[in-house]
Amino acid sequence: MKFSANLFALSSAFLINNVKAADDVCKGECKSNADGVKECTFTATINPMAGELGYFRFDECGEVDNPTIGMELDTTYYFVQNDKTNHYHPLGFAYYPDGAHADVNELEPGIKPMNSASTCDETMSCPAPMYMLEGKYLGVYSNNEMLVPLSTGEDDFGLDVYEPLFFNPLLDWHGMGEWKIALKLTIDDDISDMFYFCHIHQYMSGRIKVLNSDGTVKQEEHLPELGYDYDEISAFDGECGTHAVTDYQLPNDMCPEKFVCDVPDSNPGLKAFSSCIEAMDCKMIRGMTNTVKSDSELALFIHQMIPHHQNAVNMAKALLKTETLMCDDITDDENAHCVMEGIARSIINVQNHQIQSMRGVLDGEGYLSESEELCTWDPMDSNDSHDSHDSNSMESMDSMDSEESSASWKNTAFAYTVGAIVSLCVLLL
Ligand SMILES: [Cu+2]
Repeated sequence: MKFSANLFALSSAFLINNVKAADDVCKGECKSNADGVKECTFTATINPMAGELGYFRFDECGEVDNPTIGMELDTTYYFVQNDKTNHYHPLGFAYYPDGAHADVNELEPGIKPMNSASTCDETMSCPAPMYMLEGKYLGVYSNNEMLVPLSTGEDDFGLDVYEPLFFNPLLDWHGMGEWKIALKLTIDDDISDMFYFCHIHQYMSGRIKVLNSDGTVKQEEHLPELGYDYDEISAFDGECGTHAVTDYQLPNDMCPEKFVCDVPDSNPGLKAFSSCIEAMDCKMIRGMTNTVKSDSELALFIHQMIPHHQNAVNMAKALLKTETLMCDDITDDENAHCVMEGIARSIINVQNHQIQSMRGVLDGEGYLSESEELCTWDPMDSNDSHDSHDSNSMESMDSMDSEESSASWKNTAFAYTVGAIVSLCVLLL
C-alpha cells in the first residue's frame, strides 16, 4: 500500500497537466472584415476529461486546457460556442475568477474595472459581452456600433436569454442555432487581467490578458490570482477518462473483491474498462458510507448523492474515453451510439452542476461537507484485526500498514537477537 501510494506520488509529479504550461498567450484567429476592421475569433470546446468538471479549449489555441488568451483594446472578439461540448457551459466574463459564483464583479454595462477612473458605469457603457443566437443579438446594450448602435442607460446584454437556454436538453439546445458572444474591451486605464468562466459550473475559469497593439501583454504579472489549482490528471485517471479514482483500484481493503466478474483476457479493451469501473465503484462505496453528524435527512441524502453522482459522471467519461461510441451526428436519434453519447454528455454536465448545487445547500444550511461525514468504520475490515483502527482514509491505511510492518520487523529482529544470544550461550557452555 505504502509503496504503491509513493509510486503514485512520484508518477504524478511528472504528469503536469498541460493547463499549467499555458503561459503562452493565445490571441485567437484575427482577420480584417469587409470594412478593413480587425476582428478575432475564439472557437470554444470543452475537454470533459481535463478535470472533474472539464476545462475550456479554443480551436485557435491548440490542445491546451483553459488557455490564457489575449485581447487587444477596441477590437471585436467573437467567442463561438456551437460545438456540442459547449452544452451547459455558457461563457461568462469577469474581472475576477468565476464571476457571480464567487460574488465578484463581472463585465457588465454598469460595472467598471475597480481601478479605472472611467465614468462608463454612470452611462452603462462599460465593456460587456453581447450574447447572440443565430446571428441575432439577444440584448439591447451596445458598446460596439459595428453590431448595433451604441446605447446608454441600457443594462440588458442578452445573458438573461442566452444562459437559461443552455439548460435545455442537449439536442434541443444544439438545434437552436449558432451560439456566439461578441466582446470589445475599451477601458485603457486598468489593464489588470480578466477571466472567462462558465456561468453554470464554478472553477472552470481561464485568464484573459490585455494586449498592446503590437501583441505584447500590457501586464506581465498574472493578477488578480486565480485562487485555486487546476485539477491534475494521474496516469490511471488519464487512461480511464475519470477523475480521482486512482487510489481506489482493486484489490483494495476498503472494497469487495470485485465489481465486475469473469472478464475475459481475450478482450483487453473491455478488461481495461472493467478495471476503471471497479476503481470508480470502490470510490463510490467508500463515499456512500456516511455518518449522520449533521442530524438531517436532507444532509444524509446529499452526502449519499454526491458520491453517487460522481460515480455517474466518471462512468460517463470512461465510456466516452473508450471511443467505442461511433457517432458522427449527435442529433441522430436513430443511432444507438449517438443516443448513448448524448446521455453520457448530459450526465457529466447536469450531474456535475447538481453536485455543486447540493454542496451549496450543505454550506447554506450549515451542514457538514460530504468528506466531513465519512464513516471511520470500514465495512470491509469489520471482521478482522483492523477493527480498532481508524481506516477513514488512504493515509490512515498507509500509516496502519507501516505500523504493522514496523511491529512485525521489530518482532523478527527481537527473535533473531534472542536466537543469537541463546546460540552464543550454548557455544560457551
Ligand atoms: Cu460549465
